[in-house]
Amino acid sequence: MQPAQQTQIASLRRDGFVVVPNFLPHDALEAMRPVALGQLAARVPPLELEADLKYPGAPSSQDAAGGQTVRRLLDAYGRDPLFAFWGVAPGVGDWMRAYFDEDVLMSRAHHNCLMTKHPRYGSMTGWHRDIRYWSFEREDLVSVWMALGEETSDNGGLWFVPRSHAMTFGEEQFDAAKFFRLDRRDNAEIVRSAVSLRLAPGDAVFFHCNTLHSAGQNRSDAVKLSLVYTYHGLSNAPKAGTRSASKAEVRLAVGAARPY
Ligand SMILES: O=C(O)CCC(=O)C(=O)O
Repeated sequence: MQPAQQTQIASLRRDGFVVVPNFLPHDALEAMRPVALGQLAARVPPLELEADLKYPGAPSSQDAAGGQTVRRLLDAYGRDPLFAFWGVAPGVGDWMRAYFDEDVLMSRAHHNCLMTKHPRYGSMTGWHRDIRYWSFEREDLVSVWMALGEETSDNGGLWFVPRSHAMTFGEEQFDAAKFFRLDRRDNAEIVRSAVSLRLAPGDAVFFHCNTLHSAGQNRSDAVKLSLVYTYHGLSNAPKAGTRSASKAEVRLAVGAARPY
């Protein structure tokens, strides 16, 4: 394992997330951004709309103003060979194998998307742990969020609560949709230690499925785009009959070639 990876993995184990600067090379960004923007403009399915998610700030229905605003361009892996490549790139595979200490699978059942955040109609995402999306034998998954443009608190960038992946919470601390309840004084105190990330184009953040995070609305005038995938070790199987087990997964090979 490279020393840089070792340090990053130690940071993730300690804090629940780690920023990896310049994760995507410039040519990858140059190649991926126009593809993402073109697919967004052409509304290439499968899509998830803000109006369907109904997070705070989202249009109230598909017929309301902004009701056709896209939230996620789903199945990034199947959309374009470039997005597929970065889901299983050697830099991801080596990192994940070192973290999980075994062979690694990428899920296609959730995340696996180009996450967008539009000005005006893009919604905010309340505090949550991504484990709300997953049903696995062990709560040990890691997501990689690759910024295709700049991300700050001004355009809806991510906030994280350091070390929250290792905190124990009761079910009553979450609402029915598994968002962390801010009407509770204990939760509000925990969220006070949150940090806002500043990501430059090409930076990535790796984070654990139990790390509390949130994101605000986009107050800039440009759509924000991020490529997001989630990984787990081979011995940590999705539970049969759940959404997590609903799609064939992708096993990360050692040392794939660059596709461009
Ligand atoms: O971009 C955002 O609003 C955060 C997205 C997020 O954390 C999620 O979809 O789980």
